[in-house]
Amino acid sequence: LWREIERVIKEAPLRQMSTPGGQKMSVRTTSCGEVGWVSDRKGYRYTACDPESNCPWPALPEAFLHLAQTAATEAGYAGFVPDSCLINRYDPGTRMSLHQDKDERDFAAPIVSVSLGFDAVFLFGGLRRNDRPSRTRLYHGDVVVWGGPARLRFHGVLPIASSADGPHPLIGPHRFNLTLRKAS
Ligand code: MD3
Ligand code: FE
Repeated sequence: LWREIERVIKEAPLRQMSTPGGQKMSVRTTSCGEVGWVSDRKGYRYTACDPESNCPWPALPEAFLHLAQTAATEAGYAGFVPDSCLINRYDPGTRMSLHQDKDERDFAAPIVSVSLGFDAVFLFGGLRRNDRPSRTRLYHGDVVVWGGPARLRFHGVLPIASSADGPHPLIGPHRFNLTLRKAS
């Protein structure tokens, strides 16, 4: 997976997107697949081209597709065909505030997440923004399938702490999160 992540971020570098409100996100993102997730003053959406390069996003690596399909099938979502992978890089101190993933066309399809590097305290809320989130830790190597009633739950990540074990030898002093999605 790491070799493929390096390949993607060489072709489509990680960048800090702006929110529709004009704030720069602290997490650094890029995408691969048929479409990629984009945020700017105009809103959130999936595009066929990377707005930085005006070129198609890098292809979805076979290893990402295989992992996502194996995990989805095991969780009861056979036939999952992701067409996009969002790659998030968190440096220490970076967080992601509570949100729902609603920019995809088909909420019947799950989202498969893969956590790598530093671990994170994940906030798992309810279907309403004000529902009090539970906290669980996501560790290096965790793969989670978010489907069915979980698909539209609010979620977020507390500020990432540096690991007492030091940086992962491949991944460095970061947390990477892959989310495989059927976006269009
Ligand atoms: C629950 N990413 O990219 S991964 C995101 O750690 C996102 O980078 C977080 O939220 C991260 O949108 C959380 C776990 C996750 C991903 C997608 C979900 C949980 C989810 C979609 C619906 C419900
Ligand atoms: Fe999300």
